[in-house]
Amino acid sequence: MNYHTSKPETESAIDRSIPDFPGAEPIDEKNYFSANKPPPYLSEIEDQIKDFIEVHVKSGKRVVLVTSGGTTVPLENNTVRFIDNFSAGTRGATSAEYFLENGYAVIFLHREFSLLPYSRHYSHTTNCFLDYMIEENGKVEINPQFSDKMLTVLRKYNNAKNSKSLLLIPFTTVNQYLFTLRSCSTLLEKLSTKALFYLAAAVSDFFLPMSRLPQHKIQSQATGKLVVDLEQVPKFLSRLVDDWAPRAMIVSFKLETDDNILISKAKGALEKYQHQLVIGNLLQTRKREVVFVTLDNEDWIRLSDDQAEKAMEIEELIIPKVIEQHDSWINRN
Ligand code: PAZ
Repeated sequence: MNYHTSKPETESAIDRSIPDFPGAEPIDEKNYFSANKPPPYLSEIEDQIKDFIEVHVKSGKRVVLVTSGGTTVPLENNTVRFIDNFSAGTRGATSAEYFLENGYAVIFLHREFSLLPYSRHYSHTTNCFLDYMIEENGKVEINPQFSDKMLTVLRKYNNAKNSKSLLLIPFTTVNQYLFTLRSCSTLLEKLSTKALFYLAAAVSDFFLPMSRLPQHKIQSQATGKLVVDLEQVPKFLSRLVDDWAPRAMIVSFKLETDDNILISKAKGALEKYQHQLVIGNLLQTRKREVVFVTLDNEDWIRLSDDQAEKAMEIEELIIPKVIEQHDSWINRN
């Protein structure tokens, strides 16, 4: 198959040159979290996170919160329709593996059913696990052609599991994501500078508040049109940096489709939120190149042709550089 149904048509991309929405103030936080209901399972997740943090306070490992995948915006309470985005969670799941290999414990806050660390090698529709198997004398076996690589992945997976270094926390909607992010962040503050946030999820900028969410499936309209009036999701990165986990190092991602605005948008985010690092990427080239942006520097990381041909993953280059910066964050603070 040499076509890709998810390939973007950039000529028709929206114009995002309008000024950015300001960071959320404490009052915006109060309003959002009182007007929208927490997911019913939140306290169970908080208990899991507390236990995980306790384990790693003892193990002495640093803990990274990796966010991954897209968010949905339900248009109905009994949700038939929702707004979504493209993210499959490749960046997050791949990065989580390299963090684990580099000695970090990972809380993987991911969109349910998006890619997961380790199983991603065999789970996706373009990488179906059945293609790795053969039938031998009426039994299923791993195709010997793939077994060496599979053994390596299996060992890493078991290692993460046995050392209790990977905690999988799911979300689906943007509301679930925001409540869970706030809980994770305030709990991670206990680890002070040893906590790292690596915010790779593609979180919706717009949502429909619970107060205006229809209970049942929206019916056909007499006007022949459906007009959806969405509100801006508050920019909670400001709350994370200022209040939820002020001693942690925070890395956010910035995705654009227009290379002319990527750097200015990344710098704008740094100025606005005052966090440590923005990793910029373009939708079209995100698997081959990213840019590390700080207020006084831009550092492009690119796979060489040779590396790309050997199917090297760019996260193998990204993670050691993030860790270098986390080292100096810990030393400086
Ligand atoms: O999930 P994926 O690997 O397909 O895409 C990763 C990504 C482009 C969503 C991520 O690298 C990113 O830029 N996240 C932040 C998006 C944003 O809010 O700007």
